[in-house]
Amino acid sequence: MRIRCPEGNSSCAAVSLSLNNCPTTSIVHYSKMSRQLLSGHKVEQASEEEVTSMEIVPFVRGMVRILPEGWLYPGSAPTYLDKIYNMKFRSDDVMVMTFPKCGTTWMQEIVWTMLHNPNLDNPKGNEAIWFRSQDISLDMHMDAEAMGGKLWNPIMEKFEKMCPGGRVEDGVSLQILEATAGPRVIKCHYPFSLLPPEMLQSAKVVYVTRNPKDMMVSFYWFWKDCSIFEYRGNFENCVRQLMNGTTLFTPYWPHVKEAWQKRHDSNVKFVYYEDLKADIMLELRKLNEFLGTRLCEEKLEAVAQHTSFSSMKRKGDNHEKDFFGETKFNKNETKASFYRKGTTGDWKHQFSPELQEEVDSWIEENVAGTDICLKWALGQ
Ligand code: PPS
Repeated sequence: MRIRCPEGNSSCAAVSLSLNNCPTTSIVHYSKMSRQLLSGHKVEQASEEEVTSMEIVPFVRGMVRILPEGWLYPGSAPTYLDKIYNMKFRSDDVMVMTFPKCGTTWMQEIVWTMLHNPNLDNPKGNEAIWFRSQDISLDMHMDAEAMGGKLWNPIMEKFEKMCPGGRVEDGVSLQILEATAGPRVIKCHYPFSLLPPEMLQSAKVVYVTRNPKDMMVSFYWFWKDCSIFEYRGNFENCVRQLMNGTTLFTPYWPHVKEAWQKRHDSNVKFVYYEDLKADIMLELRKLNEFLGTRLCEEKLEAVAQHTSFSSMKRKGDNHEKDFFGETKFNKNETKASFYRKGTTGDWKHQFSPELQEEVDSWIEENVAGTDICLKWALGQ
């Protein structure tokens, strides 16, 4: 649902990104406000034109750009970013950090299984991964105030049980995370520069990236399939927005480059989705060492099977229902949103030769002068 604002009006009626499909109207003010985050970043309200050009249902508080990089997030993000900057990470925390659609959910399940379910007999392993591994970048999507201080049901029940007296506006994910026993597996789409600098003195980070062309295809289909975004764009527009840094979560390159610079830190593991697909056992052995989980080959084999695409997809449909409850997460009910194809090279079925050339030039320009290892994605 989209409510148009009158011509020339500086404020606009909008809907909250409400997963129960019961949008609440509110007023977005596209005023030129700016403030500073604890991380030192500057926050600027994105203009109405920028928001409209994203072709998704607007957030109640509009969108903000976090400068200097220009990260584009929902208007609630600054409140949560300051809370996250003050967060105390624990020595047994493991964070799975990604630019969206690069293999987050897969890695969350791998890490959680290695830490909590190596014998595959932990009953909690049947819960949706999103309950077991909290996403610290989720709260900004909720526009909690506009939703009358309530979220949709399964997560609200979990929140009330785990955080009695907690306020939704203070961040449901953040508070559930605080109340979660370790070792915690934390999901995060924010880049390193927005997180506390001392985080790596205690927490470990597994950073996953992927061929940007496959990320783009995955991004597009997620938006198309996921009815809450009401995405009206076509594939080419989506790719251009991802390249130009004009859509939610962008820009892409600074996100990857910040992680690449930290890849030699003993608490950082930089992983490619393609390597996981090519030789999962090799990657699991490396993770075993990184996480200090000391699993034998047989257990690693079992983890590989348990977290394979077919296994996760089989359970995934139920997991989506468990997490999102009666909400209509997926308009096209024949397809699960998170477990689509799980392959490498799907972009070849989606890109025209012209678009491929454009994206390859974009990759080439952005890796030029760096030793970042993504040149293999050119023409691949
Ligand atoms: S999100 O929304 O950002 O958390 O999405 P994310 O999990 O990062 O990425 C979704 C893509 O990962 C694929 N996926 C997998 N691939 C291989 N094996 C397993 N087990 C697996 N689980 C999820 C998922 O299908 C999305 O990729 P596409 O290309 O769209 O299929």
